[in-house]
Amino acid sequence: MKKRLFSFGLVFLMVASCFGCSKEKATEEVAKNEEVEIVPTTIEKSEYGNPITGFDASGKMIYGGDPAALVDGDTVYLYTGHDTASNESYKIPEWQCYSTKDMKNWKYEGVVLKAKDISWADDNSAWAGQVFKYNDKYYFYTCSWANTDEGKQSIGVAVSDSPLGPFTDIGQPLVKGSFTTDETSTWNDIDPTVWVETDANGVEHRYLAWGNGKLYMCELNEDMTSVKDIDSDGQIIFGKDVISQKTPNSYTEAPWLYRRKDENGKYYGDYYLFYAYGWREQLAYATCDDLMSGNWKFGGVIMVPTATSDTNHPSVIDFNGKTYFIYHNGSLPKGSGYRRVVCVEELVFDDDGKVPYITETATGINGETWTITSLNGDKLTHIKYENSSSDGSYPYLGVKLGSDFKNAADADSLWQITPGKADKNNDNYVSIESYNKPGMYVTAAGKDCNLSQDSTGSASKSQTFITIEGLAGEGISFESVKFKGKYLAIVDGKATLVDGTGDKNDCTFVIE
Ligand code: FUB
Repeated sequence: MKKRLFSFGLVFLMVASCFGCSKEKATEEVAKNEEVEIVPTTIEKSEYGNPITGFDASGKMIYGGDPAALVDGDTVYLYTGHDTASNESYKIPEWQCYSTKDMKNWKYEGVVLKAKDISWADDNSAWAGQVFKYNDKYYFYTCSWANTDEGKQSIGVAVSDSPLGPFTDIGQPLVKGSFTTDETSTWNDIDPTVWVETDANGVEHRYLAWGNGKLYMCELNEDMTSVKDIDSDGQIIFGKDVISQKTPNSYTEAPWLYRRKDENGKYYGDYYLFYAYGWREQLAYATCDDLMSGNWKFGGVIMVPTATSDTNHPSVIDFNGKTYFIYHNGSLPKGSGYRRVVCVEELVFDDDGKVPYITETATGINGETWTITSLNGDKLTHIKYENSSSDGSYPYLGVKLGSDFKNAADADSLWQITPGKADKNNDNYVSIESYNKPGMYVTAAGKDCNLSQDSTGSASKSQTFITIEGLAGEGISFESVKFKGKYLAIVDGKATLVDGTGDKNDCTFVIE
């Protein structure tokens, strides 16, 4: 443990000189102030919260959204597009994969398919997809801007013997954008999701659903790479073999089909359609008892827009006896709807099969939260606010932080303390992330402290603090890495930075 001697008197002398106080006054202050030891110390940190992706094999930060999880034996494979845009438009050249056996430790498995290796696809449009295992082969249903077909988004499929690829595209779109003639945009044909099930008569059905603004549904042949001629009239006809369904409430895109299983692994109850709702995208679900009927009954909104991304995208899986709800946000530095990362929460169905509201959290299923309360009894809290549906409200910067917000919920006072963003290997460095506004951190901003997203990727120092033994002689104090010699404090209900010469209980905290 490193010790550093710090004289409050010396600081007073320097400050007084700077502001033109008389030499006599400064000398007086030196005499009054005692010498205090600044002792960097290590506190417990949360190592396993959200996001669960955002790194490559060397640990370098990378982005990727549109999660699609596949359970294969004892492993969950998680596929994402690779977001590489530096501005606010999509640049997604490839799909990458992560894997886990315990939903805690995730391994980057690398790139499994590149858009440039799909002959008909634009090189930078590896949009949302889903990998499905069928008869020991892995089918990667994709969507991309088509180089042909008037440049419309189209649905593709690539095949592999391994969940880790390489996947080989079939050489043409599985469903061309121009095939769905009720189009309202050139990107109606995106976001494929697959469901395979044998009905009560022993007939297997292989369903493919997709769509932005529209919700399309068809069945696939046993080859999994062609649309089924449902009425066996020798041709695939839009409206008969591929159906444009009535969309559930405020359906935007990102459909994900799911059904619950009983303890014997048998499907039961309605089908669930999880989807992106409205704009900025919330997540919602609908149910029905027959996928081709399109008789969707709205279930409700289950997640509000995330604090950091305009889109969201659900993936729901059962693994080792639990159901997981996987989605994306922009919670890493410089994150946004164009630089996304994947998060996970547990989904526990209500007894009647309803999906309860799910909070986007910084901690996910394995992180830890703490409260941070000053020795004067002020609990570090951010002001309560709903994430806006208006793009203009983002990124959230300078959100009020303090202790005196009358309507704040308990969750607004919960924090995930993570390794410090400025240097994750420095044991004495921490960052303090909001539990219910992931990607929003306690930020030292000169005199004050606020809650902000690091929307430019340049806030790592202002969002990192050195933990030191409490200046009041107990507890913990947080020294700003950006403003050395300044400590996080709550004074008169407001989070601020102080130099430690005032009431030391303001800048000394109990963490529980
Ligand atoms: O990644 C591009 C598009 O953003 C996806 O296809 C949509 O679901 C949205 O997340």
